[in-house]
Amino acid sequence: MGAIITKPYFPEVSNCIKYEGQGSDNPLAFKYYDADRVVAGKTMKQHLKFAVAFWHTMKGTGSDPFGGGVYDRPWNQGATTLDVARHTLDAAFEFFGKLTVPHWCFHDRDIAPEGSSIAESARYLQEIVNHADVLQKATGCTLLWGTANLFSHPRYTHGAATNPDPLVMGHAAAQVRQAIDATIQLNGQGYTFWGGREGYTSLINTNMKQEREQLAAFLCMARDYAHSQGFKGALYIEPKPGEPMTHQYDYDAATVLSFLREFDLMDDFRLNIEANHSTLAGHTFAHDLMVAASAGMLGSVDANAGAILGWDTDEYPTNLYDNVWAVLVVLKMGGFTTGGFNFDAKVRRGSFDTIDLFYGHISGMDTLAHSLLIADKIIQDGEMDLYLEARYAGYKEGIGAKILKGDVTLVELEDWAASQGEPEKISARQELRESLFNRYIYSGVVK
Ligand code: XLS
Ligand code: CA
Ligand code: CA
Repeated sequence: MGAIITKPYFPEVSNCIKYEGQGSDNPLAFKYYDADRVVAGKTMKQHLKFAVAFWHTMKGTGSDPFGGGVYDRPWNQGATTLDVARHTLDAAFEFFGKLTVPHWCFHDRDIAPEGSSIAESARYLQEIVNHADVLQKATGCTLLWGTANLFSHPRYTHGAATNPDPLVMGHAAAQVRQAIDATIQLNGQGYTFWGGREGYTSLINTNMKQEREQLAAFLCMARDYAHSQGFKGALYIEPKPGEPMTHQYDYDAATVLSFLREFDLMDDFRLNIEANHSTLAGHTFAHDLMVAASAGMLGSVDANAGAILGWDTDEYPTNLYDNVWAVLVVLKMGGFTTGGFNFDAKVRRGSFDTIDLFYGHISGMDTLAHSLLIADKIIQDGEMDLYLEARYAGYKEGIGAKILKGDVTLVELEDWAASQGEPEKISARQELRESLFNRYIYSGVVK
């Protein structure tokens, strides 16, 4: 993949980032991510399907709840807002090419400015999407998923689809309709719904039943539109428990699954699980991934990490332990189809330089590539699976198998228990399992 560069926005990186192996001390080289290396029948590139998040990487300013923007970005200039948008897109594709990521993700308002009317916003977006189309074709970097920002504009203060005012839902409909068209034009593999402000700040002024019904109705309209336009990609819901709202209706993976079941949407949506949102919900990343994958509903992953601050800090994933679990879940479900690992992550406020964007992504890509090698080793060795099989062997045959088939009554089960006496006490060997897991992580099995 060659970057087409009209003007180098990242002159500090003159070539594409290359794999140099674990021995390399070049900070601008991959130590583990070797795109064409085959692991478990596919290349690393095919397994991991990395994407860069346009909003953090190109539009991030370093602002936080205590202060405004601090970065000077060279692409942030131009005579008009559309010029700035074009330059930002050029810079983005230069970055994607140099980083060698195969995919990107965007919100409508990241890539194009909002106009003074629905029609003007649509024109702006169309112009920028045409430009993105050219850049995609020239570089080979394609869209993992698109989405609409239904949370930044003041009109969305009380929610978009869940807003008490149908006119606000109407504006959201316009954005989603246009963003779906943009996703289709750019051959996006998916389209994501993150319910930015779809929740409440207080129950005192909220009709929860009504708001959840509005959200379901909106999702149905969006699904019907996407299908009517021949969209073949996946539609994702991304859970997040709160922030900015006190409570969000897509709280976590289990809540979203129950919402989809309640409104008969299970066939049309999959889940996009973000690490930092899982931990904000009080779960581990692995927990939410497993809840989604166990229901056959894991579609894509927003790779990042949280901190102890208690808000969505969107850091780059650097923790091997959590990410080995993430890749294990993905490998065990047979890998991604439409999804991938999207770096919904940003540099810290104090990391001012554009080169920090490379360091962050290289670190995240290496963490996930290393995790892939370890997860593959765990699966190849088979020890973990054998242990789990042995632990639940009682349900494989005999009375256990009959229970699962629904062939045993409660009374029959009681009679059987009475004939057997007390169950044996069997250790779950958690500490042993933990130390074996660490052996995979630390043993250096990965060359
Ligand atoms: C915000 C979300 C958002 C979604 C896309 O917390 O992570 O960025 O991924 O709207
Ligand atoms: Ca996200
Ligand atoms: Ca986030």
